[in-house]
Amino acid sequence: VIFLFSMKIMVLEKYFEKINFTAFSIHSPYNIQLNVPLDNEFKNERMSFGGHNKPENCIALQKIAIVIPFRNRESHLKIWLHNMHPFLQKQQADYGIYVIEQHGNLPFNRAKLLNIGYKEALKEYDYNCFIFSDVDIIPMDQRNLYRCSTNPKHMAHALDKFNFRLLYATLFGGVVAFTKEQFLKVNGFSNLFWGWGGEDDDLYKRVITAGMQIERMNNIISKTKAIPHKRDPGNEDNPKSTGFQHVATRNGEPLLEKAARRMYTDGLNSLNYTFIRVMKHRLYTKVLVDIGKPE
Ligand code: UDH
Repeated sequence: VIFLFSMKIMVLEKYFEKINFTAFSIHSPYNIQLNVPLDNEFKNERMSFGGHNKPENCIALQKIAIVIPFRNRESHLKIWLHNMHPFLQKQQADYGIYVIEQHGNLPFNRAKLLNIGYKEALKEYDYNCFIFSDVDIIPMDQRNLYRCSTNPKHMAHALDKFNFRLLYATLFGGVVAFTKEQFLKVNGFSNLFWGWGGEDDDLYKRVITAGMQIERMNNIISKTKAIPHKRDPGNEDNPKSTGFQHVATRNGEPLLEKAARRMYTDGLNSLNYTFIRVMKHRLYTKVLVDIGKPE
């Protein structure tokens, strides 16, 4: 009996040796590198140009577009890419990175860029999950699965700069994940928030109005690094900010108050922009766009 038992174990060991354990070797905390030397950019020969990668030994259930709003943040982008490619590949993700760059110096519109990223990414691949991420936010725990869920997911609620605490219950900024269906259901982001703040609170209201809830994973798994920086020129506060709740206005009307009523006419279905060009880099796809100016 002992002989047969040990034979069985040997056979099992041989079998398991053949399995690729990449997905199971996930560990915490994730070792974020903030100093990325010029000649030490992340490399993976299997990756396609434009920053798209799929797992080698399985077919992933979700096809994930990671969309980043962008202007003049090259140093953050470099750090983000260097850390996030290995992170996503360990999680066996089928993903592509889309950096949506706002052309010119007019006020920044984060939400509009993210809507554009959704549309532009779908022109390239059949994505069914969209993760909208700031360029300066990096997860600190490899167990923080960059995947969509049954409800829209808030993934940047435990930021180091806020002592890993949720600042307020309806916070929905930094990194959020939507399936294609969920994003269509809320008609995407509002296009009307120019400058810093408010667009994420508006998105929260859309989610609730559409009958969904926000999901958040526990605070330990969700620990996240926000790279410190100063406020960018062209991204000044929306008018009349009150602490962290922003009261952006348009023609004197507070936008947030009317979020629920506006959501079906302001968003993906009213999005207009001028496509300038797409640039395929080794680690990402950059789409340069002219998004106009505040009305
Ligand atoms: N961004 C640029 N260039 C700019 C401005 C913004 O690339 O000139 C992008 C970038 O991806 C950045 C994101 O927009 O990460 C958000 O802008 P931010 O970094 O200035 O925002 P902040 O770090 O966000 O202040 C913190 C969110 C928590 C508070 C949310 C309250 N509603």
